[in-house]
Amino acid sequence: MTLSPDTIADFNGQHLDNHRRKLAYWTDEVGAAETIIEKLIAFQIAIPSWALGTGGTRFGRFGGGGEPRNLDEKIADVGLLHALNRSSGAISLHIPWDIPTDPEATKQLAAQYGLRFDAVNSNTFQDQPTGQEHSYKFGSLQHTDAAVRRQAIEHNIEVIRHGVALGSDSLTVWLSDGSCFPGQLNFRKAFDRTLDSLQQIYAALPDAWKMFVEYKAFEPNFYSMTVGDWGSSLLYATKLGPKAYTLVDLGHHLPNANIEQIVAILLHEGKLGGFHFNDSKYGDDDLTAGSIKPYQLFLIFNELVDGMDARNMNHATGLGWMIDASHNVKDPLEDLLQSVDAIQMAYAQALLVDRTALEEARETNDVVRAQEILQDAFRTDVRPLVAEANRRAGGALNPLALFRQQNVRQQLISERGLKTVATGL
Ligand code: PSV
Ligand code: MN
Ligand code: MN
Repeated sequence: MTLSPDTIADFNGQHLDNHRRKLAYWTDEVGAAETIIEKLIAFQIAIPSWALGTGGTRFGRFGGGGEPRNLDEKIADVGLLHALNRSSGAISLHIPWDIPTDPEATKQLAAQYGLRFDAVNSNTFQDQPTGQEHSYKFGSLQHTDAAVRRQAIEHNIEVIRHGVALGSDSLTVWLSDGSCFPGQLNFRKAFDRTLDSLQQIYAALPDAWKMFVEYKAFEPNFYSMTVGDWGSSLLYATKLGPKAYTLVDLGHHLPNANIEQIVAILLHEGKLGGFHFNDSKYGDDDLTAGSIKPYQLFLIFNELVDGMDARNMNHATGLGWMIDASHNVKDPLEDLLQSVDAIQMAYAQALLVDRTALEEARETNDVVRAQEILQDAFRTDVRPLVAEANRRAGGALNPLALFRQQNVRQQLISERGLKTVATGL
């Protein structure tokens, strides 16, 4: 199914008067409104190919129907999201969950929807049912057996090749390597072996490519993770070289970690590569961005805007912006629309912060004023700005409402059937 520009224009027409009333405050009274709208239009968030179906939990999965059955249908789903909000103009693939057998055709299909390929992700955290000689039960790039490490290195190089064929320009390496019990692993050897393996992958990166080293505090290993925090990720990335960066997945920290401070320091050091947006109450919950801790999301964007401006980085292209989500009880597409919307709002609010006043307050140790400046931006309703950016870019004033009005899920179910299984976690 596709959503035609006419359908979107009709929908917007129905809501235009109401929208204009809300926007009037911004256009009449806020000088920065136009700049914020333009920045929002440019800002694109990549959708992960593994988040288009119901993930479930390890206790069960309750499929919602109409889920994409292959890569083409996943691209079509991201195309739908992008048609609705014009802010999901990229897809991030996980290999081998999604292997493009005819990359040229896949690239063309994506281009028809206005999509490009963001970071490609390797997978050495599972054994594949076919064509895999060695098991990753005790790790991949850290493994004690050089043959296992070689297999994992070659897989990553293979993923780079797929990425090159699709026009991607980055590789995300997330490792589940670590240990489950004290004594199981020699930490120093695991670090050295992982570094050596990453170096071999790094050597295969094309010139303009980046490598993102994603860290995670725990799970599936519950005693130690070999890339367990931003410190170790930064260490690997620094030792690897200028093309290697740290990737921050918001759900990969120990409880109450100050993620915005981590982001500020990584960015300041020129070593922040990209994001996996999601939200969590407990661990790697992969819930909708902004659904649990919206203030944290805003504070992260506040550091991003500040740090990127300090380094003269283009907000839209300077870092890899990706969602990493899993769905248990919601329609995956609706959830992704909510996530993109929450990210756009946090970004818009961060753009509102009066940075000169904030710095003044900081320099004079006016704690209350500094706090108020941030809270003031966070408490501002920026929804009209986000709606206007979506509309001007050709999307819907309210993507979620249009999704429901058009019965998109019902249509997908009639096209694809009720019992579909999307690949991936
Ligand atoms: C691991 O928890 C992770 O965040 C990594 O990014 C993986 O690629 C993804 O989730 C798999 O779902
Ligand atoms: Mn992730
Ligand atoms: Mn995760």
